[in-house]
Amino acid sequence: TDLTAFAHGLPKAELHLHLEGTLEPELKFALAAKNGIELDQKTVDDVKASYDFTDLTSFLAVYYPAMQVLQTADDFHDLAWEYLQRAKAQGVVHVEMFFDPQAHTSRGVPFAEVITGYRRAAVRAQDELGISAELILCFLRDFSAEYAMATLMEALPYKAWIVGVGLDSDERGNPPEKFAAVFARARAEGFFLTMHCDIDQVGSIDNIRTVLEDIQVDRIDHGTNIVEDPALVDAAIAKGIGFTTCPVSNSFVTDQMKSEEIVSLLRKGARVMVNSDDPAYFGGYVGDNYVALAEQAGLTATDLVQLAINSFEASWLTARRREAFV
Ligand code: ES4
Ligand code: ZN
Repeated sequence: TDLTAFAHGLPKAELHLHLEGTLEPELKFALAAKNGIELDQKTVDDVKASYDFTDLTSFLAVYYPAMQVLQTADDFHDLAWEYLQRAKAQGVVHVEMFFDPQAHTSRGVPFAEVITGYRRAAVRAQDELGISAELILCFLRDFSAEYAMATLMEALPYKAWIVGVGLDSDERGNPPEKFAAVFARARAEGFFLTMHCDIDQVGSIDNIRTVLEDIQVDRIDHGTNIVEDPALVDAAIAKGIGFTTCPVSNSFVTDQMKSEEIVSLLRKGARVMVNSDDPAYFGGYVGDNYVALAEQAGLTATDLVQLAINSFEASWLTARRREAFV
């Protein structure tokens, strides 16, 4: 339809994208063959058949084992480069990409392999696609705070290649305050801060309050449960907090897109925008997410433009550029 073409052509920033979540089955097989890794599944259809997620836990149980095919800097480069070309085709002109170094260092892959491969793709995206691409280091919240701090220390020599830090993986039993010291240190080092506050997790409104008031993040990933507390919404709007929502992902890990919550935030003037999260697993890149939300919620082209404007306003592009040029 016209709205689909409009959504895909609209220049936009993508702010919630896990690079490890862009591993398409075809690349998984190619890397497995190259690295001599035997996979359980034999065909692309076998792999897709295993994608029957009903919640975050069942998703993560598929997501982490798949990463074994990623071994060398070239592999990380190829993963990110394939994503960046797909993003370009859906109107992305700026992207801040999450990566999960501990999903690799915990299985013996050196941090340097991971970041040098991803960085090479980010630089190439600028040169060959005209996309500005930044990296956000995400800590896995189901590992210890000590391991997160050690990972932050390992990242410091690469500071110029990392715009911010985030927190992802399983929120149950791993509340934001577990990482308060890590995030305080990250802020002191000059990184922007964001944290996942996943949808409908136990205590999610308390976690949202903690990340806003105590951790003092710049953005919240997902975080749409904030609509339960209108005063907190007003406070977040006053601070200019970005909400990086992911409607297609929501429809897998909860049973709905949470379009009412997203549209409620949009109508109130919050810096909410739409992103793809783990597009290879949930079957939709960022333009597809704009279209899915628009169809579900009856959004107009004007609404999509506002989401795209919000994506730039919530990005860390302006502040970085300002620092670089003053
Ligand atoms: C994730 Cl959907 C989701 N939630 C939490 N952590 C994640 N890492 C990758 N995708
Ligand atoms: Zn996410």
